[in-house]
Amino acid sequence: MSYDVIVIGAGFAGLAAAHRARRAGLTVHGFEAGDDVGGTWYWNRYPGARCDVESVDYSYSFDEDLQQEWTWSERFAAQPEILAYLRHAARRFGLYDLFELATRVAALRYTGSAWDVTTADGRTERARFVILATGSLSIPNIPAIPGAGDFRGEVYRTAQWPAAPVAFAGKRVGIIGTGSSGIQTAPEVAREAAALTVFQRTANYSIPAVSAPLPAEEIAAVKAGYAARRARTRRGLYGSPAHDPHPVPAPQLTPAEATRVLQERWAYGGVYFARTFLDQMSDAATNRIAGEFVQGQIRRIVRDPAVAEDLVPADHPIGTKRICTDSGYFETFNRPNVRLVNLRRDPIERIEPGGVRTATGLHELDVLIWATGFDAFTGAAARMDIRGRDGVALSAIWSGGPLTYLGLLVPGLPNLVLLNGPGSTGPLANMVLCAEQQIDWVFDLLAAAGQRGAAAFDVAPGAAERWSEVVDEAARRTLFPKARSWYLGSNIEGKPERFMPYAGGLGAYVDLCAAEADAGYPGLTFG
Ligand code: NA7
Repeated sequence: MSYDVIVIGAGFAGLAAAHRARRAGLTVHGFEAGDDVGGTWYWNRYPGARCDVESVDYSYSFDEDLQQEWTWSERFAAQPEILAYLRHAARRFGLYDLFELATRVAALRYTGSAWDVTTADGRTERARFVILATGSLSIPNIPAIPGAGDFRGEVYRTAQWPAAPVAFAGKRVGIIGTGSSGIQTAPEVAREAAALTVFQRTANYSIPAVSAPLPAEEIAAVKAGYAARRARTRRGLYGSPAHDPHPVPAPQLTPAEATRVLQERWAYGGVYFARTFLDQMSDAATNRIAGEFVQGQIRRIVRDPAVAEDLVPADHPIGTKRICTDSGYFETFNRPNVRLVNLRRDPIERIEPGGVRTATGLHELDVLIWATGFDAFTGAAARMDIRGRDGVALSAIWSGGPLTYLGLLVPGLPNLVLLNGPGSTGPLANMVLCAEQQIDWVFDLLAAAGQRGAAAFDVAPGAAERWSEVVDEAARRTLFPKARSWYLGSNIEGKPERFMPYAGGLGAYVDLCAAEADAGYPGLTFG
């Protein structure tokens, strides 16, 4: 069949895009690889999974009735509640009717000003426009460790956790990876398992999530002022309105005052700690003070000084790898059934049928959990065979790293849009609001193309290269490039290293997108 729009992915961004397409009077069809909607929140069902942005902000703003009728139970909702919210939204707006679930897209071909979209089971649908809402963190990274397939026990991936509960009681469990996923999983597993071994390559900064039930009066106040809160969020640096950073650089405060400010943020909890001071992500001296504060907290919490030292991050400024939020992660290492293996000192040699062998010996396990991250930003698009104008493959266009205009459009792939793609703020801000803003921009563009009588739009020559310079320059003004992180693609072997998100803030990003539209799309061609 032929549609106006095909949306690939039914997470936060894809659901909102499909809804918007239908409201615009367009015919729309969606594909989703999972057997339900939810995207990230469908796949990442691991114990302890929780959002690090407050839920009253990490939620749809496009429908006033929805935001008034839904009440979040906690400050930082856990995965089941976010998935329930997305299912509710999908039912409420009739979006299940639009999406084919359990259907993976394998290939996209651009011919005659439209796209043929072919599924893994060989069916093809056609659409004038394609929206890739395939997620920034949707393709799990499974490192090529020798013997990985040999393990005889149970194997789980945090990023593809089974829907049925996993029982750990009486079992010896190992977790490889100490990013957000590993750090959130570990305390939950440790409570139940006979023994937990955490295999840590890089010690990570983590801040208590301090999630608590939301008091009724706070919910009422948020709902009464929602429009203003959302507007402020869209103008903000990171898409969270309520937490202005301290304006004075930490080195200009007395040590006691700096500690008081940091302590306050630590007690409030969450990812906002990364922005305690306005210049924390751009000034090495401020950043060092914030980092040393957290290092001190780790040494204070973890009773065994040797274990504490292994847990203290030493090789990157705080926040340059995405700061983690946890519920009792460092405290977990005070339990008698929990052991830390520092892979820098004691590297993994291979996986064996009975467990993980490191340089010092075999760690016998019944269960192995991979919490080893994602092929971020480009992974999902790169795994589809996408060929645009003149049959040119996306893999060729991106051979030197992702090339986009405004993080939304790829030169040579006309009429195709990425949501939260490389070159947009993506996970550096609130991804829900970023996607909503992008969707508004995209549908204005479709309308503008219609008004010009154009069958297709594409990126003008040189525009994507100029946007890459804007993205690079924004990154250079920060400390982010100082860490080898998934923001740069450093976690995937052979991936070109390039700082992928736009680090200039959501407000600036929204302005740049708006300026392009207001100027009549000088960075695009229409034909
Ligand atoms: P992350 O943050 O990419 O963490 C992955 C972890 O896995 C990290 O500690 C890695 O160590 C570790 N890793 C990766 N490969 C290996 C190998 N080969 N051996 C040992 N350890 C390894 O992914 P998450 O899923 O936790 O979080 C992703 C985002 O989701 C998060 O930032 C939030 O935005 C939500 P490394 O640091 O590379 O040394």
